[in-house]
This record gives sequence, C-alpha cells and structure tokens, in this order.
Amino acid sequence: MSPTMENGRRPDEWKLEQGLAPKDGGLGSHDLATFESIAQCKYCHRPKHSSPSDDIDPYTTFAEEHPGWHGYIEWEKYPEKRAQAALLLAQYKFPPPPEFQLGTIPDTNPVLDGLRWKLWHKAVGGPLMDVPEESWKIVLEEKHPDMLHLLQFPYNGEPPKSLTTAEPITPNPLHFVRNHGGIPDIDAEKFFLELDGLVKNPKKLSLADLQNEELFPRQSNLVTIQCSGTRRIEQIAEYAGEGDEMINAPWAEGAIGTAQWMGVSLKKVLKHCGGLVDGAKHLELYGAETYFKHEQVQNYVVSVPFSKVKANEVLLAWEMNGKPLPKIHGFPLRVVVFGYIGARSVKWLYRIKAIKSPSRGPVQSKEYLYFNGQIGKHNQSMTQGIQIQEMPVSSAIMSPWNKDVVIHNGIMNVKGWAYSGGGRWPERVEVSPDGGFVWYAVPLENLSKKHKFAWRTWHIDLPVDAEGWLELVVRCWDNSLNTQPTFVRSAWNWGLHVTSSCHRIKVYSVNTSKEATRKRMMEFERNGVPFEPLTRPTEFPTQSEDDYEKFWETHDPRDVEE
Ligand SMILES: Nc1nc2c(c(=O)[nH]1)N[C@H]1C(S)=C(S)[C@@H](COP(=O)(O)O)O[C@H]1N2
Ligand SMILES: [Mo]
Repeated sequence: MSPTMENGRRPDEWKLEQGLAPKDGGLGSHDLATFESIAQCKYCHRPKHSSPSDDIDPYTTFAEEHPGWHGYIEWEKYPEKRAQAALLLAQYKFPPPPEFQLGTIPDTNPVLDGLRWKLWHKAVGGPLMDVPEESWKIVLEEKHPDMLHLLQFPYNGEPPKSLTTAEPITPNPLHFVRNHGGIPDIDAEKFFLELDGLVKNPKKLSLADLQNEELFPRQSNLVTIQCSGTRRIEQIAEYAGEGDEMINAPWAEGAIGTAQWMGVSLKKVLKHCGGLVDGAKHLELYGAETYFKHEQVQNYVVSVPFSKVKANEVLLAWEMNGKPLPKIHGFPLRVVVFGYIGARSVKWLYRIKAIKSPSRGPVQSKEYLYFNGQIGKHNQSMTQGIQIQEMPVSSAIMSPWNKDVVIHNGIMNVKGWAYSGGGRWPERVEVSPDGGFVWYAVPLENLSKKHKFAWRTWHIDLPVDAEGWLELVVRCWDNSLNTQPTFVRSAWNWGLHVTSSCHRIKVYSVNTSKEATRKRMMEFERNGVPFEPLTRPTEFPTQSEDDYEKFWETHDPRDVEE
C-alpha cells in the first residue's frame, strides 16, 4: 500500500481518521487549577464569591457511600443530597461546549478536552474534585498508547483503524471506551451487588457469591459491543446536530469491539432471588459513577426488558478475554447486553432494580433517541425520538483509508468489519469499487467465524480496473436480509446516532497492470521522486518532446479549418 507506512501503520494514522494533522499528542490542554478563574457567578458574572451554599462541606455531604468503593457516590437514593449538589452547581456559569461541528475538529489528541465536565466535578468538589485527573491516569495505564482520545474527560477513545480489525477478538487495551463520567476504583473484596425493587427476595450478593459455581453456573459469550455513536463523524461531516447533553464525540469506525465475556446470566441471579413479583417487566441497571445533566447529578441508570434477561442475553461479567475486567471497562462487575447498543451494558454495576416500565433515567429515555430527519433544535421533543435498543446491520472499511493513494495491480485488498444487532449476524458482505453499482461479495472463507452476537471481520481481493478517484463502498446483508441505508443523508438524524449507512471512502487508484501506469511509476522511482503527496506537481516531464511532436505530426491540430 502506501509507501509512507511504517510496520504497516502510519505514525500519524489518527489524523487520517479525522482528516487532520496531529499536533501535541499531549495530556490535555487545561490546567484544572484555572477552575476559579473560568467559573463565574451566574448572576453577577464575577468570579465565584461567598453564598449560602458555602456551609456545604462537600467532603462530608457527598461522602463516598462505602469504604473501598472509590468513585461511588450514591445519588439516586438521596434527593436532598442531589439538591445540595445542584445548589453548588447553580452558583456558576460554565463555559459552553466547544464548537467543532460547524468549525473544525481540533487537531490534537485528545481531540476534545471536556472542560465543562471537569469543571462540574470541581464545582461539586469533595470526592469528585480529583476524578478527572484520576480517570486520565487509568486511561494511560490501561489503554494502548496509540488510542485516539476523542474526549479526555469523560474519557471516550477508539483504537486506530489498522488495529481495530487486526484480530477478530479485540485485545483489551484496544477495546474502545465510552464513559459518561469518571472511572470508579472499587475494591473487589468489598464489592456487593444489590438486587431490589420488584424481586421476590431482595438480596445483596458479593463478588464471591456470584462466582460461587454451586450457586450460579458460569456463562461465557463472544459479544460485540457497539456504541450507537460509531461512525458519527460521517453524520457530522454532512450536517451539524446535537441530541445529547454529552459532547457528541466525533467517533470514526472504531467505537466497536468484540470480547469473550465471562460471568453469570442475570436470569440465574434473579431466579436465586425467587424471581420477579407479578407486573415487573424491566430491570433497571445502576452504574456507580456520577453523571451530570442539566446541572443535576445522578448515577448512570438504564434498563433492559425482562424478556431479554429470560433469553440469557444479559450477562453479569467479571472477565474480559480471560482477564479480570479492566477498571476502565467496569471492574469489578459490568453488564453485557447482547445485540443492544453499548449504552445498556452498564459498567461498575452496583444495583439491579426490578420495575414495571422502562427506566426514566435520562440515558434510557431522554438520550440515545433516534429522530426523524427534519427534527432539530427548533422542534425537538424527547418523545418524538425512538429509544435506540437493538443495533441495525452495519459495516465499515478499515483499509484502505479515505483519501488513500492505492497502488495495485488490478486487485485491491480491502478489509473491514460487519455487524448486526439483536441476535442477527452478517451473512454476506459486499464491496463496490464504483460507488455502489457493481457489488462483489466477500468470499465466505474471507469472513471470520459466524457468531450470533459478534461482528465478522472480512477482507477481499477486489477487482479494480479503473484509475484515479474512485468511491469504495461496503454493505452487509444480515441473516434476516436486512441491509444498510444507501447514503448518510438517507438516515441522518439530529442525535447523530446509528450511522449505519453504507460506508463510503474515496481512494486514488493507481493500477500498475496498465502498461502506461507501470512505466510512469518506474519513472518516479528512477528519478527518486516520491509519488505522494498526490497534489505536488510531477518534477519531471510526463511526456518527451519527441513523443509530443510525433503526435502532432500524425494528428489534426487543435483547431479545424473549413
Ligand atoms: N456505568 C456506565 N456504564 C456504561 C457507560 C457509562 O458511561 N457508565 N457507557 C455506556 C456506553 S454509551 C457504551 S457504548 C458502553 C461502552 O463500553 P466500553 O467502554 O467497555 O467499550 O458502555 C456503556 N456502559
Ligand atoms: Mo455508547
């Protein structure tokens, strides 16, 4: 492929994901000590000054709930405590989120900083004060050094393209991360899971209880987790949107990962609690960290229907690819909901509550909404959005990359992933070299093994005759014969969720099986002139004076005489 590659990877690969050049690659641009100078009093716009909330001692008022559970403040059970945090937040005017959709996406890694979220934590203070710094430290300890950090805090990151599909099972340090807050640090020995609400016999189970094979058989599944924001950058490139309170991280194709998860089926755990009381139909899942929305604090709460649990498709997992869960992926216990958007796979799980109807938690019912294309800021209401649950069929080309120069001999090697949610799986992957008229099927032996709840990685030797700029497209057909919308525009939505349209990339094709091209490329080599960048003028004549004159001897001149 491209001559600038080192060990098959480019050091500046991430810039290609965003179409930008990298700059610092530093640890983030903001000194958090600047908090006092940035945060202003909401009313007088001067730096924060004394107020009634000064009597609140955040260290005692917002104390962590249990010893050994660092990063867990219980909010859901204590409305007064939430009101006090809201009082503290209300003192300040926070800076607006950065504009990166109508302007340009910053050329740094971390790409976005999350200053507002950092300041919210500082404003409540107490045990939340150091959460942004502590979380970033865990990112650096647990994730691959080549991660593309889309948002420093709450941490959102994806692997570089060349590593995303290098293996059909994603190595833990390369698995994408999507957080809504800090990363708790919970002592497994002190941990317990609370099951309450409409369960017959509410219980508290320690990790040792859950791991006791006399109580619960182990279950291990290969499951792909896909964030509904995957490939969002294509929607952003088309039109700006908004949707959720969280900065809409400009994800490329890497917000998807596949792991062998091990734990126990939630169905078995509920059975151990005597099952559900009549009328209970949903399980509300609680994550330990603090989530901010509209100057209110809460824990991370979503729900799954009991029918999904009954099918043994909701796993309580403590192992990821044979290793204990990394802190960043939910240690000591997380949920893995097969075939649903990632948002339901709650990390740092501490409570499961049986309820009658889907959770009213904002992540469940007020975000992750899928709107009609004409809905936006001017006319949006939450109830118009479909709550996203199962992911539709999707796919992506991971090599070559958009705007790549591909030098080939009539056969282009193209690689990627394909996935379908809801217990459907890719049956056929098709690649087009011409923008979507002609489709070549990926030979079945070039697809990774079929699993009910996992993606398939694939590669194809694509016949490509044409040269110059071409549009490569991929689409997948799942086992229900669903396929993907044709263009981003076909399914663009205000929340910038579920970019499942056919993935299109532009490549510059140089076909050396053509005699003239082969000769030209040899000339570049002979003259010691690099072919790239494409836009640099060729530094040697592309036709000899002789050939040029000969042509005019045998052809009509430019103009015709009547
Ligand atoms: N407690 C908690 N669980 C969470 C989240 C979170 O922010 N907090 N993010 C969710 C979202 S939106 C996704 S896509 C997945 C990502 O899982 P991963 O970070 O392990 O890849 O976790 C989900 N579980
Ligand atoms: Mo997500």
